[in-house]
Amino acid sequence: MFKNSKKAYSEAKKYIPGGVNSPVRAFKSVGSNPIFFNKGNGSKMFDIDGNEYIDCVSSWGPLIFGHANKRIISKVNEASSKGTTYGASTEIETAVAKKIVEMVPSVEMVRMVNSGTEATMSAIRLARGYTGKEKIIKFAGNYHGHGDSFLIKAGSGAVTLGLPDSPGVTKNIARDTLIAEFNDLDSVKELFYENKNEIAALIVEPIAGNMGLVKPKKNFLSGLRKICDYNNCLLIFDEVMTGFRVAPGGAQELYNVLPDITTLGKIIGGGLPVGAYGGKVDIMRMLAPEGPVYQAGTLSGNPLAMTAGLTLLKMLDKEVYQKLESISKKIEDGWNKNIIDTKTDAHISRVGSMMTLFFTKKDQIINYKDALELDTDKYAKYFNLMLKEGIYLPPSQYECLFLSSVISENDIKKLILGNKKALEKLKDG
Ligand code: KE4
Repeated sequence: MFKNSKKAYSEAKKYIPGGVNSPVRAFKSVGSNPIFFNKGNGSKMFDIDGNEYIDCVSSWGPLIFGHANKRIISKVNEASSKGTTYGASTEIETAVAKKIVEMVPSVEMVRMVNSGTEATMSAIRLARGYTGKEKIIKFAGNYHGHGDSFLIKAGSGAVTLGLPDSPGVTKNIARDTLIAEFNDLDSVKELFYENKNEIAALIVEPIAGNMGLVKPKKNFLSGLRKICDYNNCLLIFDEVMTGFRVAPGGAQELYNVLPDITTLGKIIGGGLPVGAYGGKVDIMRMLAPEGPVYQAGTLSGNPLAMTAGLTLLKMLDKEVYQKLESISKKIEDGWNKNIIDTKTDAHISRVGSMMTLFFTKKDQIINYKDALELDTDKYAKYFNLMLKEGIYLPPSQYECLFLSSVISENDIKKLILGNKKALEKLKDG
C-alpha cells in the first residue's frame, strides 16, 4: 500500500533531518512512516502509490476550498506569468491588507510575513516595544510556532514528540515566558500578581487547536480581556488556525472579544506561504519604518501568495460558512452515533469546521493536563485504520481536523462508514 512512500522516505532521510521539513509530517506519534503525496483535487489527496484519500487536514487549515481550487490556481498562474517577486511594493499587498482590516474586527492595520511563526514572533516583539515590558504569558498546550519564546511547553509538535522544552532555547528566554493554564483565569491572575508591571503581553489561541480542539470556557476570553486591561498588558489572539476558519472574522468575531494584536496565517495564503499580524493603529505604527520596532522580510507580501490569498478571501461569503457547518455537523453526528454504537471511550470537540475525536474516558478536555492523559496509542491505531479506509486524518491526537467546503455527501457517507469500521476494529483489539 505504501511501497513508494517508504522508498521516498529513506531517500529523504539522506538529505533532510528526519526526512521531513516539519516534524509532525514524520508520523512519529502514529507509529508509522510518512506518506508522500503528489496530487490534490477538491476533497481528495493522492499519494505516490496511487492511493486516494478524503483529506481531513487541508494542509493544517489553508485549504478551506479544497485542493487545486480552479479559481485560485488560474489567478496564481496569471500572476506568475508576470513574474514571481519584485522585492518592492505591489498594489495587491494593499488589497489584501484592506480585506483583512474589513474582515477582522480588531485589526486596523496589518503587516504581512511568511509564516505563522514569523507573525507570532513579531507580535511579541511589537508588544514588548510598545509597552516597554519584557515578560509574556502563554498557555500550556498552546502552540504559537517555533519561536524561542514559545517552545516552553509547546502544545503541538513538541508535545507529540514528548519534548515540552526544546534544547537550544536559552534559560534567559525561558525566564521571560510565563505559563498559565488554559481555561483557568486564576492561574493568569496569579502570574500578574507575581510579576507586577513586568508583563508586556498575553498570547492565547482563542480556541486551542494544538491539544486537539479545546474550547474556551464561558467568560474565559472576556476574562482575559479584563485582566489585560487592568494590568496594562496587550492581549494577543493567535488566530493562525482560527482566523477566517471559524467565522469570517475568526474567533474574535465568534466570541465577541477584541484583542490588541491578532496573528494570522494559513487561510490568508490560500496554500502559499503567508503569515500576518495586525491590530490597533497606535500599536502597529510602532513598526519600522514608521516606528522603532524592527521587522522585515524579503518575500513578505509576495505577489503570488497575495494573489492566492485575496482570491480565497473574496470567496468567503456566508454560504461557505453555512456549508462548512452543515458538512461538519453531519460528520460529527455520524461519528457520535458510531462512538455510542461501538461503546468507544471517546468524544468529539468541534467549533465550525475544526474538530477533534478524543480517545479518553473523560467527558471533556479543558486544558493541557487533561490532554496529556489522552489515549494516544489508541489514536495511533485509529489513524492507521482510517488510512486503510481512504481517510486522511491529522497524524497526531493533539491536532485538529480541518474540514473543507468541497467535502461531498458521498465523502460524508464514506467518512461515517470508515469511522464505524475503524472503531469496530479497535474494539476487537
Ligand atoms: P507556521 O509557522 O507553522 O506557519 O505557524 C505556526 C503556528 C502558529 N500559531 C498556531 C496557533 C499554529 O497552530 C501554528 C502552526 N500549526 C501547526 C498545526 N497545528 C502547523 C503544522 C506543522 O507544524 O507542520
